[in-house]
Amino acid sequence: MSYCLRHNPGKYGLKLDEYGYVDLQEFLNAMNHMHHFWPKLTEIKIREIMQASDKERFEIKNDKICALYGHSIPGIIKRKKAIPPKVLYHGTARRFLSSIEKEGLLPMGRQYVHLSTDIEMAESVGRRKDAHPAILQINAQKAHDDGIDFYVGNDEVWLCDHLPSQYFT
Ligand code: HQG
Repeated sequence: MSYCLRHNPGKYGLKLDEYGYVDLQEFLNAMNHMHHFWPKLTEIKIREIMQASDKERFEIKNDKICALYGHSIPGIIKRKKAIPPKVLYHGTARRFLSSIEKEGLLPMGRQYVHLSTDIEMAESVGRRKDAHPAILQINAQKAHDDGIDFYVGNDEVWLCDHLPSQYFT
């Protein structure tokens, strides 16, 4: 589901709308057509997956489904600007730190920089790349006051376009 809705809907013959949504029935048909060797995917099954997941990754609204963050497809998914919490965190690999200090946080392969609302989440994000990740603490309030736009992913994930290192505390 993440691969299709974040990275490659075209492989499934799908096109996301400007906010990243696709018709739920079309999504189900496409997934079942492509992955017919898996048990049939249904709306009930998707809702079970969403319920059981460690993270809120998808949203179903008005018979449409979207990934809430993580996109890498070309063509930026439009998002509403929002006021971030005062402090946000970013967990990363220690080997990236010198580059991050120089360039700030960049979206790299994704459309946005991903930030976490708490240290535990940042640690688990960082552990995907380093057993002992570095956690950056970010003065999001100051960055926002200075004109950097922030967007909501879900309750625990915030997004922004670029975060210069002057906002690391
Ligand atoms: C690093 C998961 C060098 C950045 C997570 C990160 C998240 C730089 C990596 C979501 C850099 C990109 C996204 C710079 C940033 N120089 N490295 N200037 N700027 N980086 O995977 O934030 O489980 O694309 O620190 O929970 O790790 O899939 O981003 O290490 O919310 O739902 O470049 O993916 O969600 O890595 O993770 P990623 P991320 P899911």
